[in-house]
Amino acid sequence: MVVHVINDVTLTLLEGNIVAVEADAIVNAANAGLAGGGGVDGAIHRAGGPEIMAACAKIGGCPTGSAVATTAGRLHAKYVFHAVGPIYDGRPEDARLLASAYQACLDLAEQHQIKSIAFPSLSTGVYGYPLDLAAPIALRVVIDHITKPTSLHTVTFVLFGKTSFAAYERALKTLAE
Ligand code: AR6
Repeated sequence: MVVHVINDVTLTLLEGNIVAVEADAIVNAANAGLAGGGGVDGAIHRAGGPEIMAACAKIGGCPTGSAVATTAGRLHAKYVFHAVGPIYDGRPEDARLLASAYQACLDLAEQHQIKSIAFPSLSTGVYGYPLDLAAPIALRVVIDHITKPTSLHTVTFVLFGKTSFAAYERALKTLAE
């Protein structure tokens, strides 16, 4: 685990499974149809129960680069923020959309005045975004956000496996220098 404090906000990198984490909002790596799937999405719907999918179906969809809030069902959270990152194909647009998906979650956090949020590494599984490119984008958006006044006290990146954790650790070291 790596803990870094910026402006009284604790930024933590944690290796683990996001459904085991307690936070006001847990972020899902969703698709634009909010249709469910594998990876984080599958784990969140399995652990949270059918209430979450019912809420997603009501909303209907979410454009790439944005996010929507639903109930967290049985998860140890008040909300799930479903964020849609880009499918990586090497265009400059990808970085903008990835940053925008994180920013959309941070904007929802302010709207709901929540204190803690847990992110997975958006787009770096099925969507193919290289970890070493995605990690600095994710961290930069969060660090810029918590440098300004915020309702958040805790931001946690929950990283699945050693490779993912190491990529974020390297990126944080570079950005925090
Ligand atoms: N906790 C934390 N991180 C996880 C977990 C978990 N339980 N499971 C996987 N990861 P992905 P994407 C990591 O594929 O790339 C779905 O089908 C994983 O190792 O979940 O944004 C959706 O429905 C990777 O580093 O999301 C979409 O269709 C990261 O989480 C599509 O996949 C993201 O992997 C979204 O793809």
